[in-house]
Amino acid sequence: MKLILAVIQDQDSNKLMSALVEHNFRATKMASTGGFLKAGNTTFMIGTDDIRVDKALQVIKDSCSARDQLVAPVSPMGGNADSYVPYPVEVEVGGATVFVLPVESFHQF
Ligand code: 2BA
Repeated sequence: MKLILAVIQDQDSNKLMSALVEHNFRATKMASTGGFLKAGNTTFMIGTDDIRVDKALQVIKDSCSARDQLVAPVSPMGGNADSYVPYPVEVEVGGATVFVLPVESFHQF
């Protein structure tokens, strides 16, 4: 068994949850925050048999899109202004950042 952790954008979360249910995957959706943008994103926890991991990855890939997002500059309060960029910078936020972990044991009580 594997545990898939997928960090995705909030906008894609309903689409992904529906697709996972449609393909008979069990999933838990958690609110999370990206360290770089400090903005909300969504993390899915999906437990599945090894043999279905590739299918789950395909469902995630098909449901999530990469988008450009503007990062507002943070002024260097009393700090070094040499590296300060006074205008918003665009970064591409990926469709999904996915980790696949081995599951040592799984219990439901
Ligand atoms: P954030 O940390 O808010 O990052 C959002 C986007 O900002 C990233 O998109 C990337 O394009 C850019 N970015 C992040 N760190 C950067 C840096 N030090 N310098 C320049 N640009 C940077 P993604 O790479 O697609 O990541 C989307 C979200 O996935 C991340 O949100 C974070 O919540 C999660 N994530 C990505 N890589 C991770 C990792 N290795 N471990 C844990 N979570 C990760």
